[in-house]
Amino acid sequence: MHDRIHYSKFLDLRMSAEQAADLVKPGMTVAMSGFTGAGYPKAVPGALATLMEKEQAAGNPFKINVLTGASTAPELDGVLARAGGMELRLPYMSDPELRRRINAGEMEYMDIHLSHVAQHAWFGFYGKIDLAIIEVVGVTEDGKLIPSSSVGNNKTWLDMADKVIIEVNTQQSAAMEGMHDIYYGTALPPHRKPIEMTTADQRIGEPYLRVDPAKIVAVVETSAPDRLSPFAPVDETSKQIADHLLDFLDHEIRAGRLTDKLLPLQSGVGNIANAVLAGLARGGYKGLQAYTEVIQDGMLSLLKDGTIGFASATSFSLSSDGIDEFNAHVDFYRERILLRPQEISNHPELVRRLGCIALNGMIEADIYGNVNSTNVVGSHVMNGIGGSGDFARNGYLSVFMSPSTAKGGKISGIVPMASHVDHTEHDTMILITEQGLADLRGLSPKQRAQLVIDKCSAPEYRPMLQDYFDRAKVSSYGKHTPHLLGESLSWHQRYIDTGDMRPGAARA
Ligand code: 0RQ
Repeated sequence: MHDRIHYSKFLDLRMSAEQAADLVKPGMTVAMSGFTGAGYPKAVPGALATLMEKEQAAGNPFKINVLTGASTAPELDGVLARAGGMELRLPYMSDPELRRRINAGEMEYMDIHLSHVAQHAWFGFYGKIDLAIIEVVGVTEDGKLIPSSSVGNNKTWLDMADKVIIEVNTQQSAAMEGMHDIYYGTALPPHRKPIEMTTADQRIGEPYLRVDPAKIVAVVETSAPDRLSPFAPVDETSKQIADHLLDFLDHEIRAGRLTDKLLPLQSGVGNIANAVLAGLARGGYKGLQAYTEVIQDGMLSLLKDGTIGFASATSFSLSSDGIDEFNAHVDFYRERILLRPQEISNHPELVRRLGCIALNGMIEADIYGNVNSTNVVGSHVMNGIGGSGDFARNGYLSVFMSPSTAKGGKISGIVPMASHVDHTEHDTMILITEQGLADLRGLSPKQRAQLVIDKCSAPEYRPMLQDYFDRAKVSSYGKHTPHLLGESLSWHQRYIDTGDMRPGAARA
C-alpha cells in the first residue's frame, strides 16, 4: 500500500472501513465518488450499512442523503438501500434494490442533468456537504489524489465537503495515472469565463485532484474490482437499429453535412448504445473522436481497431472482460482516453461548440417526438436522465433509439402522448427503431407525427396510431399539435389495467 500513498501524513490516517464508517452521523449529506459502476468506494458504504442496521435495530433511526456522480454498484447503492439508510439519493442510479425502494415511495430521489449536479451543489441547492467518500488510485508526494476509474463530481465533492474519507484501491491500475484532466477554471455567475477547449482531445486541466489535507479524516485501503455486469449480446433488433443509424450517417456525408470524420460522438448507456458502437466498426470509419460520458466495451474495441482515434469521457463502464482488456493494454489506452469531471464531459458550452452527435436510448417517444427516457408508464423510474439531456439539447445532432415495442409487444415504444417527457419535441432530431428512422429536422409537428408513425412504429400498433392521429387532426382543440386529451394516455392506462397496450389483449 505504501507504494500507492506517497504523502506521509496520510499514512497516519489509515484505519478500517468500520472505524471510518463511525465518522458518519445520521442526517449527514454524504457525497460519494462513482459513475456508471466505476470508481465508487467499495468498503466504507458496506460498513456504514451494517452500522445503520445495528442502530436501527436498537431503535435509533439512521439515514443520510447520498450524492454521487451517477450509478454505482451493489456495494454502495445496494447495501445502503437495503439498510433503508438513504433519505435522499441523487442523481442517476441503476441499482435494482434502490430502484425498488424509490418506486415503492420509501425514499426520495432527485433526477438531475448530470452536467448540472456540480453547479447546483455550488449554488447551495443541496445544502451543506458534510462528508465526501472518494475512491482514488493513489496519493502523490505532494498530497494530490490520483483519480480512479471515474471522475464524476469528485472535484466538487472534495472542494465542498467539510471532511473527506479516501479509499485507496490497489485493484485499480496504477497505470491510470495521467489519464485524467481535472479542470479548475469553473466559477460561479457572474464571474464565469469561456472554457478554452476547441477539440475533444485537448487537455485543459491537470491530472490530479486537489484536496486540502486538513479535511482528510480517514484513509481506508481497499482491493476490490469495479463490479460491472456484462452487456447482452447484440441481438437482431439492436443490429437493425445500428444499421439504420449507419445508413443515415452515410446519407449525411453524401449530402455534405458531415465529413467521413463525422463529429465527436456521444454514446449513451445500455444495450442498444453498445450495439450501435459495435455497428460503427462495420461502417468503415477511421480516426473518429468521442466526446462522451462513459467508455463502454464497444468504445474500447473502436479505439483498438482505429475507428475511434480519441475518446474523452468521465468514466469507464466496462464488463470484466473489458477491464481485463483495458489493464492488458493500458499504455495504448492512456494515449487515447481522457477522463474529465462530469461538469466538463457534459458541459453544454462544449457539447455545442464541438458539435456532438448525441446517441441515446429511450423508453418511449410520442408521435411528435417528445421523448421519455426515465419513467415507465409515467411514474416508475428506470434509471434517470443521466447525461442524455446535456447532449440532446446542445449537440449538432440528437438521436434517440429504442426497439419499437417492449415486454414482448405488450408495450409500444411509440405512443400518442409520452407519459413523461425528458426531451421535448424541440430537442429530438432523429428517432430510430428497428422498423426505421424518422428524420424530424425541419418538419412541423403534423409532418413529424406522420413520419414517426410510418417509419418507427411497430406494425401491430401502426393502425392504432394512424387512427388516433387522423381523429385528432379533425377533433383536436387546436390543430397545431393535434391531440385528443381524454384519450392521449389511454394506452398507458390500458397497460396498467390489463397488462397490455393492445385493446382486447388478456392480462398475461
Ligand atoms: O427492461 O431489462 O427489465 O427487460 O427498459 O431496455 O431496450 O434493453 O434498452 O438498455 O438501451 O435502456 C432508456 C432505460 C434504455 C436507457 C434506457 C425496459 C426494457 C428493459 C432496458 P428489462 P433496452 P437500453 C448517457 C445517456 C437514460 C439515460 C441516458 C437509459 C429496459 O437508455 O437509462 O440516456 N437512458 N443516459 O424492457 C416499459 C417501455 C420500455 C421499457 C424499455 N416503453 N416500457 N419498459 N423498457 N422501453 C449515460 C449516462 O447518463 C450515465
